[in-house]
Amino acid sequence: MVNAPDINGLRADLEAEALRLGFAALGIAPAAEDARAAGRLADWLAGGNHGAMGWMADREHHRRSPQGLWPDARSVIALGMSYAPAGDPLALANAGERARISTYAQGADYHDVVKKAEKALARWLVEQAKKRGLGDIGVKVFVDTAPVMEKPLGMAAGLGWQGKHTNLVSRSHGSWLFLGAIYTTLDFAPDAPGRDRCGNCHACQDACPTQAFPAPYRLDARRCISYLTIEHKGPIPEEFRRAMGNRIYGCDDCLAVCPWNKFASEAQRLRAFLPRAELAAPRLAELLALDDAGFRRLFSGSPIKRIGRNSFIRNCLIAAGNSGDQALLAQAQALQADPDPVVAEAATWAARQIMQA
Ligand code: B12
Ligand code: SF4
Ligand code: SF4
Repeated sequence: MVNAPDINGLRADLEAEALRLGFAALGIAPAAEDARAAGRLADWLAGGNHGAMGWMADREHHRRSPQGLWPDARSVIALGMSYAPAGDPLALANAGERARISTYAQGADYHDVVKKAEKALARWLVEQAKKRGLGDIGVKVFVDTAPVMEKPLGMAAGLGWQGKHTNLVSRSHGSWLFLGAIYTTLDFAPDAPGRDRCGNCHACQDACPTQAFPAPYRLDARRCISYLTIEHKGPIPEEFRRAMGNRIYGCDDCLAVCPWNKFASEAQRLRAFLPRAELAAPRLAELLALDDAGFRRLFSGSPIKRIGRNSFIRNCLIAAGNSGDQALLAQAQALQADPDPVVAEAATWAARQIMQA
């Protein structure tokens, strides 16, 4: 005799399995459209805040709700994986000859790590649903790159809330969660949504070196150093070069000052996200010497490989210019002859800054 289907029991075991696979948080949200989140996405796009990330607007109809992407979806399993750093991510702010790589990119590529764990969890769920008399269910796994609103879904599933820096903040893990989502045809009971606990705090807004928040909870990506160093192609606009300091890939400043980080524990972080020794405090001189093959070798398995050598060297040259370090002048001058015009222009700027320092 088959027992009556027990979806609540499955939910409890799902959570245990997720923890076993390395996730630090799991919650369930409905797959139906949240009109407020969809409206905010539309406003954000209409304001041009996505800059040249045309892919954000291209599939808005899919992004605005899980059922917009997959009409059969009934529930969203929202997942968080911790990458809480051991030290202060802002410690190298004044170390001019060193480059700062944002915490999320110092270890293994989270796209690979989170997706692998999500696939294992989804496989487990399909098998268990069958075993427990819930039939053949559908699942789809997402992390980052699909048209999925991971932050509002994480909040709807109770993982935390979207802070004034717009990222999801967790009471237990601070700002240091990677997010992912599994859409499923299973109709789980949803969790209570997260509640905003920012209160009167505005530390993240004050910390932003480029004033990228026109208002709390709203980011103008075009001003954000993360966007400029990772997503933006072409020359970095002059007005942001000084403010970039020695940040060459992403930016942690608004995340790092959040008071909720004090509850985040390094022990929750997967080993895969431990900083690679050569990426924790790299010397600009070594990075500026990378050719295409050297770049690929150094960043194999890292999210940084996606921007390619030319954008990476462009970023390093801005940092070199900001360092004013005379020891970097010869390298900057040599890169003025680089075949890539964006690299050559950044090299000219850097050489000028160093000579004037
Ligand atoms: C596009 C994108 C970017 C862009 C734009 C960022 C942004 N804030 O939208 C850029 C390149 C700048 C970027 C940067 C970073 N990103 Co990013 N990015 C994404 C991506 C692909 C989509 C985000 C999105 O949908 N934006 C669109 C807008 C509409 O959504 P929104 O942020 O939710 O903004 C709305 C709310 O703030 C809301 N709102 C307005 N008022 C109010 C009021 C209240 C009370 C509330 C609750 C909400 C609210 O309306 C806004 C629109 O105005 C997601 C992955 C994914 N598929 O979701 C990762 C993601 C958000 N990024 C992530 C990370 C880690 C980063 C960086 C920290 C990386 C780094 N260290 O450099 C920075 C952080 C910069 C910042 N302060 O946001 C993580 C965040 C994890 C988390 N805990 O939240 C994600 C989820 C990737 C992942 N899978 O883990 N990113
Ligand atoms: S990531 Fe840096 S530049 Fe972007 S909003 Fe946060 S503090 Fe500002
Ligand atoms: S720094 Fe303050 S305002 Fe910003 S997300 Fe954290 S608690 Fe909210």
